[in-house]
Amino acid sequence: MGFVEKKTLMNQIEKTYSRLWTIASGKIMVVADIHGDWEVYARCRDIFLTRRALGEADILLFLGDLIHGEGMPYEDRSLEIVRDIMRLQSELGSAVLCLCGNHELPHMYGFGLSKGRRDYTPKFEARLTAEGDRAAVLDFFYSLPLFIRTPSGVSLTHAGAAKEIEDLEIAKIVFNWDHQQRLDKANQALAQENVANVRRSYAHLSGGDSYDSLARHYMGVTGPDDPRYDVLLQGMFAMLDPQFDYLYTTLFTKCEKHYGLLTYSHVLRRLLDYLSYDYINQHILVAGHINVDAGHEIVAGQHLRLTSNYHQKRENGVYLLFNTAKPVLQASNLQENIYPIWS
Ligand SMILES: [Mn+2]
Repeated sequence: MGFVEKKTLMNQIEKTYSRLWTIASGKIMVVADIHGDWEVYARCRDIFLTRRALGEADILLFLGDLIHGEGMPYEDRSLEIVRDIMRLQSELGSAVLCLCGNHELPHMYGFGLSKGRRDYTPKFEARLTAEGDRAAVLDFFYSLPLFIRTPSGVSLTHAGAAKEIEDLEIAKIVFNWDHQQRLDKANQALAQENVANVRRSYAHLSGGDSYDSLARHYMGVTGPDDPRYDVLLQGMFAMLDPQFDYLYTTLFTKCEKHYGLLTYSHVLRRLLDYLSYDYINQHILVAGHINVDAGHEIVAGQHLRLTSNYHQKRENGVYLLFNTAKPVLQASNLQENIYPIWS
């Protein structure tokens, strides 16, 4: 790659706010939740590299939730996927981007995440401890944006619009979210406490296992001498900050499935307004997070939901490829830009 070409590529990304980035030009290939499935990941990566060589795609963008296997039939290779994306970023710079998903979040703050009887964090944390690349992986997670907007009027995020983002001031708090500042504040609050008592309360609230066993199991800590020993308490204090809800619901929102379609359509339009602040009007929100059997669906006319890896219907996985120079007014206009991953 020539110097001039690389420089142009770097200039496509503007970090307007720390967590709301603008992709100013180029063709973006969008891949939704991978959840540790190496075959889906490698297939999408290779499709991108082929299309890039042909001049058909400039940027590969993952919508978050790279990690945490969803069980059979595939092996969970979350850490290999994260490492490979970090390698690609060091080689190709901002041609490879990723949004933050709700499954990355527990590792960044220190809390367990489970669905039914499945605990998501233990395996990934155990590997970070055993293989020694926690700092690099967490730095990568902390670097991820929450929203991306484009001159076509298409914005992208992990989950969708959240009702708790009630006005532009709250939206700006999320657009400027500073993980380090929140973690420092949580650790300062924890330092004011009798930590042994807080550990006991934490264990009690968690149902009776000792703090020691919880920290080892969920967060891969090695024992009381581990400098990360109180990471679960850090996570608890971070979540006690009322503003943490803004981040949490941004990444966990169940959209119309939680609010109902009428309310969601209002919440969605409001978020698109905030994303348009000081910029070209944003008309469409593209997100993953909720699995769709058919690979994609349109919600409230302006939300395009994509599924790239849904293990029950893996063959239906799709990606989106669109040109940021072409204005889009309705989500249905993007349907011609959706491609099967397996064909
Ligand atoms: Mn998700």
